[in-house]
This record gives sequence, C-alpha cells and structure tokens, in this order.
Amino acid sequence: MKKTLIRAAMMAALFVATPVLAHEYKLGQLEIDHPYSRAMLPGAVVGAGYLKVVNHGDADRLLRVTTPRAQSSQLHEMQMSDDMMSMQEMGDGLEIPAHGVLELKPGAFHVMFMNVAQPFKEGERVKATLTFEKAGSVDVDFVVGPPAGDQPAHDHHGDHTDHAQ
Ligand SMILES: [Cu+2]
Repeated sequence: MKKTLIRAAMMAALFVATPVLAHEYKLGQLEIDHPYSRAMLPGAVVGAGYLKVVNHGDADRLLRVTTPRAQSSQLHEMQMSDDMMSMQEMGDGLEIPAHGVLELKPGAFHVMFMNVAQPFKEGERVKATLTFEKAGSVDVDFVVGPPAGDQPAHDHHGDHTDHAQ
C-alpha cells in the first residue's frame, strides 16, 4: 500500500508541468507537512488551504490560520449528504490527537481564506501563520498549485445534454 502511494507520488511529480517539492515545518512536537492551496480564478475572493499535521506528542488543536492576503479566514469541514456539498465552520478549531495526524485536504477539513484581494496565482507562495492551542504559532508558506477545476474528481458534474440533439 505504502509503496503504491510513493510510486503514485513520483509519477505525479514527473508529469506535473511545474513540480512543487514538498516542504515541511516543525513546531515543538508538531510537524507540518506541505501547506498548499489552489490557484483562484480571476475575480474569485475565496481560497482554500490544505496541510497535514503530524503530532509526535500530546493532543493539541489547530485554532486558526491567518494570512495578510485574506481579510479573514475560517476552518471548515466539507460534508456530503444526499449529493449536496456543504461546509461547516469549525469554531473551536480542529483536534490533533496525541501521536496522531490531522489532515486538511479537498473534500474534508480545509482552511477557507475569505475576501482575498489578490487571487492566489499558481506557483506563488502565500505567507500564513498557524496557531495551535498549546504549541503556539508558526509561520508557513502555502504553495499555490493549479486551480481546483483541473482535478478529474470534479468531472462527474458535467451532464450530457449536448449530445442529445
Ligand atoms: Cu470552506
């Protein structure tokens, strides 16, 4: 299983036009892996952020993620019910279990950057600060990848009425 994942990651790295190396940060017992975002469409004012926190110590909480690029930001959980996607704000932050992992990723927990004046562009780095309940704060860069629309996972939303003529 692990081997397959590594191989898939290597393949992905080979075929992405502008490969972005994974980057990580350390804060006490916490390890923050590869904060990244997606390019926003021109005129868009909301961006998303993803990252992984590996906890080598006692339980902690991710309380907030702030950036000068956004007027405000929230921690969200994406949920699917009856084919409807909804997002819920996690006002108390996100728990990082002792010796566990918290993952923010598309379709699940994520950071929502609100009222972004300058849309994130592919290839740039967005400076942000993560604040944890116990470990304190750390500055990180969110690496901006291609827009979310490039993901094949979104293709099933298209319908086929065009072919019905
Ligand atoms: Cu959201």
